[in-house]
Amino acid sequence: MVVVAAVDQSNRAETVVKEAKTLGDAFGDPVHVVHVVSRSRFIEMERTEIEKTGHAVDVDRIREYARSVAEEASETFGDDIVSVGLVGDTADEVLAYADEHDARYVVVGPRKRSPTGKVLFGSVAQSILLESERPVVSIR
Ligand code: D5M
Repeated sequence: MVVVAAVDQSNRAETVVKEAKTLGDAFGDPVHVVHVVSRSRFIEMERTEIEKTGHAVDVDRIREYARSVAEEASETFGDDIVSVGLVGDTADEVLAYADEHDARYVVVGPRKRSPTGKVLFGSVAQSILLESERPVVSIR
């Protein structure tokens, strides 16, 4: 089994990885840190790239960029953490990855937001919590 840490680019990412590492160490499981470039972000990046170079963006490059975001969040926690970059619907990608890798836990760190904020901007953590077949650990 593995412990999956889902990270965005906020300053909560390190706390999420830290908790995942604590759980991973306790159970003897490796930690996989996952960052997803969402569909909307991908379209934005594609538009910028086309404007700049005239070419469509290479999905592998975006995946590698997502992996580097995951890696940055886990830098201070040693070399044995696996960094994973994905592209697609954020919650769906995290959940599919967790299923494929038989995750013991999925760790998330939701932003504090009003109910209206959640309706307007969506909540990745909430979607993961509601749809996951795996136990989800939500840290503050
Ligand atoms: O939830 C924020 C949490 O959701 C964050 O701590 C991890 C997860 N999340 C958000 N965006 C991503 C991406 N792009 N990849 C992986 N995991 C992510 P929220 O309820 O949205 O504040």
